Amino acid sequence: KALFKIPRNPSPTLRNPEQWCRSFNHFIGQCLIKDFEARPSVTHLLEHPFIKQVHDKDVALQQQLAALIQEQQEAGCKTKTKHERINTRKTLIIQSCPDDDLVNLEFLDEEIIINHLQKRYDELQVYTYVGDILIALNPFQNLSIYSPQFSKLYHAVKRVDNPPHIFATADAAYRGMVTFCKDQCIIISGESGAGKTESAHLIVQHLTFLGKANNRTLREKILQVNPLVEAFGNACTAINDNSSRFGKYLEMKFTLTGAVIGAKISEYLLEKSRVIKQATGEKNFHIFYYIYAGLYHEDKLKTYRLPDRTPPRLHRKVMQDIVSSKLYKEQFDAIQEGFRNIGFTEEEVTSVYRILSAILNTGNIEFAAITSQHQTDKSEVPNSEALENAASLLSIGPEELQEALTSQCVVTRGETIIRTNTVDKATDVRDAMSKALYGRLFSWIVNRINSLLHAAESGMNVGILDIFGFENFKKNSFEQLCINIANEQIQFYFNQHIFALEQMEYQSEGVDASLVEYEDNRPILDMFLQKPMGLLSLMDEESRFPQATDQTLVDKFEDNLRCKYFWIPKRVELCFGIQHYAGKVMYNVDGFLEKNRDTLPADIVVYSLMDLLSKMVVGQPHFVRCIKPNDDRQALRFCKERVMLQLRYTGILETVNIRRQGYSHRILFEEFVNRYYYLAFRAHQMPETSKENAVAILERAKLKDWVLGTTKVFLRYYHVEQLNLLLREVIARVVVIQAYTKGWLG
Ligand code: AD9
Ligand code: MG
Repeated sequence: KALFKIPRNPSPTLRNPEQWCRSFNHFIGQCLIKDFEARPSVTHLLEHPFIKQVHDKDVALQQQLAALIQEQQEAGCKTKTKHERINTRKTLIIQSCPDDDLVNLEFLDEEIIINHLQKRYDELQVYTYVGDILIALNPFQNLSIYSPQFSKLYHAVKRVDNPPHIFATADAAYRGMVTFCKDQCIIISGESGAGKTESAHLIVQHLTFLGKANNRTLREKILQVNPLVEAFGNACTAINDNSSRFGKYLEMKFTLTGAVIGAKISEYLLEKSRVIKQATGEKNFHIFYYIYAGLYHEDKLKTYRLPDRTPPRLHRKVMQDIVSSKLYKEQFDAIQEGFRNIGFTEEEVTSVYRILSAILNTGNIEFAAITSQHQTDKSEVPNSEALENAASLLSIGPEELQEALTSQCVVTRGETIIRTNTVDKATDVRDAMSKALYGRLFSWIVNRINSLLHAAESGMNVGILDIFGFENFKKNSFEQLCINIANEQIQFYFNQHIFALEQMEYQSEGVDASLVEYEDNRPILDMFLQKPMGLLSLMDEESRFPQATDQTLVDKFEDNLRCKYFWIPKRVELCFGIQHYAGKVMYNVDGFLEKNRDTLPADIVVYSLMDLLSKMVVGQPHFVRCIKPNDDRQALRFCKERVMLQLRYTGILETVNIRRQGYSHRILFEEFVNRYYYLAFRAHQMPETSKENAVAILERAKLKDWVLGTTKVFLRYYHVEQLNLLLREVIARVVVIQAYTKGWLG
């Protein structure tokens, strides 16, 4: 009740409607994120003439408040008590405890950390904090901790009130965005099969809950984006049945008050070669199996000119599975549903199926040599069925397609000459065409989703980065090299944020904090990326020589790369080894040049990833480090050595140290006073943004253990949460009082 008291003399700043509107927006933001019980009743608020005036003009606000009112009515303005917060799985403890955070452990070394994580894993506590970083151990079983009840639990509460959870990370990003009007990004890392993609799904699920999409359709659309894109970009590998074969950055768009209004995906480095060939025991992209099963069951194979014997792009052994397994058909139905819900037209979906079928048919095109007296390097398609099918699906003439595959135009000195292709060359062209078709189809789908989920108004966003994880197979090729370089970059980005920038800042601000040693992977990255002598530049250069072979490439590497992270093994041919941050990997250069010519130069691609990372730097980062407890994908099996290795190369022990000793938030005095002055000064006072006033605020908030630099306040990771909670309470109070102040608008 005290919240609604009307002061006698409204402050002068409140007479300024613009400022008031800003506060009001902020207040609505607070309403969205506050506990139900602490929220003022929105219906009550709307009785105020000015609020009503603003409300009547602003459609987005109307929708938002309508949703809030409904939610408040449904909830009866109540929150659950702790006792009600009981999980159905008895073994899970729902109360938080100090050892949820490794930073709180009294003694610290690798052994203690690993035993601690093992104990937690045995109790199905798969999440653990290291300060503000979340460690997620893959449970390899479905846990009942992702239900709507859990979403409610991880909704604007203090982090220490609940056990660690992926939802808490999503909530922290969301709150950071709403409170400070600043973009956020969540970076999920870990090796292949560690659980990045699952974590990304859970984050999107929780963000749509927090972002209260007003219309359910938008919420459903956003939730279907990931599964749809992954049907085209994921595949079964030796390590993971649903392995991401592309990098994905999903940005969820929100209004300034925190309502979700759209989404945008960026895709990186799709492994197109998978369309043509898969390693033993691996499969093609999921979509090929789904579509084949779906069209078979719908009796539409003929419509799409698909042969009812195995198309070669599909793994022969799984043919029977495809047809008999319900699973693929169900996935096909889900994909159709996804396309429809997101807003693709029937015509567009049909085109997608036609292109996929064309790719499958293209794989069946075979060539034979035509040998005549004059020409020996000519080829033709002896059996025209597949050719006709593919051409018809692509709406071109079969002769045109045949010509495109069996000959090429060369322009020399202004003259166009037609050269014929040998069988090998024609086969290469055929495969290149399939890859290009698939790559473009994938990009088209991503672009179409982006235009269908485009946010009409500008606002803020939370980005989620989920790339392919570090891979080390028995045989590693060009694709693994690209994937592992991308992972080196993510590790570098993590190091920069957690260690390097932090230490540089301590020094420049004259703050005395003991420095933590960490494994800097910059030299490895330099070895790959430096110009002109880095591995990628050397490979691009070699790709430009028509006479280059895999052997000349290896020789070039050997002659030019002199560093301890690179070596050529003695008794194995055409191989080189790299000491990555995550371990040693042997690469087989077979096909490197061809693949590098075929994709954009590796150099350009890996830089595009750098661009992405630099874009993310602008936002506030949140890190999730996924760990794979065993290589057999078994629930409840904690393999100490495997976990230890991952803890080591991700620098967890160092992270614990730096989080314990360090100050993860460093805020300029000016920004700090502007942000938090409500905590120590009256709303209308607008104090000077000085060091002294910053200290006054810190003391008033009763924080301990902070440090002052020359221009910045150095705070520990938990301080900001404490400050924000205090601020939310104070602002909600101030703005509601303002809103109820009659007559101050003149
Ligand atoms: V890769 O780099 O794309 O090859 P990810 O993305 O790290 O890899 P993914 O999320 O696909 O791994 O997880 C692998 C498998 O682990 C999933 O298919 C699930 O079977 C299992 N998994 C991961 N996280 C969870 C979880 N939170 N709950 C249950 C999980 N199962
Ligand atoms: Mg993945």
